[in-house]
Amino acid sequence: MTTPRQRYRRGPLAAAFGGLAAATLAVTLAVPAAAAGSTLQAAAAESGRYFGTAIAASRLNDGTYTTIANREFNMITAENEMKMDAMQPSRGQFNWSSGDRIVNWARQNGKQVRGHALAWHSQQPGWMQNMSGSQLRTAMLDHVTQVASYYRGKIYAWDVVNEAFADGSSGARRDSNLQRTGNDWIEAAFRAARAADPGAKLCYNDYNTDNWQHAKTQAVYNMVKDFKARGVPIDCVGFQAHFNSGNPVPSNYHTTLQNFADLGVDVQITELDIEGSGSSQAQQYQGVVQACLSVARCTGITVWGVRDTDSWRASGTPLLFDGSGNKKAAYTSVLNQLNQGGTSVPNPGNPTPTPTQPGTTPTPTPTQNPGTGSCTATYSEGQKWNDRFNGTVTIRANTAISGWSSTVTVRQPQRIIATWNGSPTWDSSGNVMTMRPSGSGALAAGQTVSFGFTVQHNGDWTWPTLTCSAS
Ligand code: 9MR
Repeated sequence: MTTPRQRYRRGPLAAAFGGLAAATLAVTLAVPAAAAGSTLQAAAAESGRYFGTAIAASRLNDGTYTTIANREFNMITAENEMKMDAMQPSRGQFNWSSGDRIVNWARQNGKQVRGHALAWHSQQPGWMQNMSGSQLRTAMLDHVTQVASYYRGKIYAWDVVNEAFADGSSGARRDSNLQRTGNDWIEAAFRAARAADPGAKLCYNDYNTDNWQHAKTQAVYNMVKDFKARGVPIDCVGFQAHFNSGNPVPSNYHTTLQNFADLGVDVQITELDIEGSGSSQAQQYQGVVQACLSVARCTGITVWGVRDTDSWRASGTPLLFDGSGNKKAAYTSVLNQLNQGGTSVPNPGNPTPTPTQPGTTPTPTPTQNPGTGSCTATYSEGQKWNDRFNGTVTIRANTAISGWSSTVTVRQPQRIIATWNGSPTWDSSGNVMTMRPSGSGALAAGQTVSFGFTVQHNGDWTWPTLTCSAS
């Protein structure tokens, strides 16, 4: 295992060629490549991005499922459990249990959560479906406030409003009971969400908005532009990215993502799946990843499920793992493309002001910690962003050892949000991560291995403290 190094970033190459077309180009890096990430989350973290999946609470006791989900992904979306009907089945009576199962599983495993979704025309509880006018508007805003408040501080980004525009060439809003409460229902929902959880990024999320030429894409773009101009609190736009042969990955995907980002919002691929198989599916996945990597404010990618058999459209085999949990060609192409690197995510506009900035870093804790037993753990700093930093721990065997484990303790309010080159477990506080080797931990005397992680610092730049113990 080699030490992950600071990756040299490839410029916005795809900008010159456009989305999918660029996916087929052979890219030669003029600089040494860093150690390749061996999981999707590790490879994405090298450029400051996350890689996520939708999780169904009902599958959390399936060991194959949770093993893959835990290993590969560091951003979790509840596939159905945080929708309006699940959260508030009867008016004023909230049921947090399945949402909590997913949020707790994610946090216990050091992962972040995308909240999905606060306000949507679909999957409304029966009582809400029958409402209209100001009564419905009040009920919707109350729902947004209650749910966002309950999960306050635990959500990376909320899909505040989902799928509010019509398909086809009209460029109009979708007709729905919510739309009929008045055209300002979307901005009202965003304002309520901001008030309830000021630390979460607030996203508008939709499908069929990938092709820059489509009327729906233009309509959403114009809404976001208007929101930014008028100070409506919006931080991000989610592109669901459900593709199939009738709706393939557009060649102008990069243009779409870049144009939205240029409005001053983050963009995220939020529900990616692509029906198909083999190299054609793999190539389309590669195109999506490359489009995101070429846009600095494309902060992460979420696929809509783990294995093909977990998918809402399982017959289309649209995901990265087959029904047995094997990696598909699409998985390999995504991993390889992530490892090609891309624009580094800059300061992704965390809506919470960052109290301290790099440069005013407090005195670091010691760089070296005497190993208990016969190994030593040494910390070295990696890349820094406004809201997070990367670190590397190098394990050195002082004598020949057959295995090791290393604890990394961060201080509240810091959180470790991504790891690579090891198998982490967490204590109940979430502050102490114990990293063990993914494979054999045997090391000869003097030999070293490294693992890495990303800390969301929430204003505290203190270095983590380390221990190492050998067996
Ligand atoms: O994957 C979800 C599926 O299990 C549900 O039955 C369905 C109900 O509407 O919702 C699916 O997820 C949708 C997501 O919430 C919003 N974008 C489209 C997704 C696929 O339909």
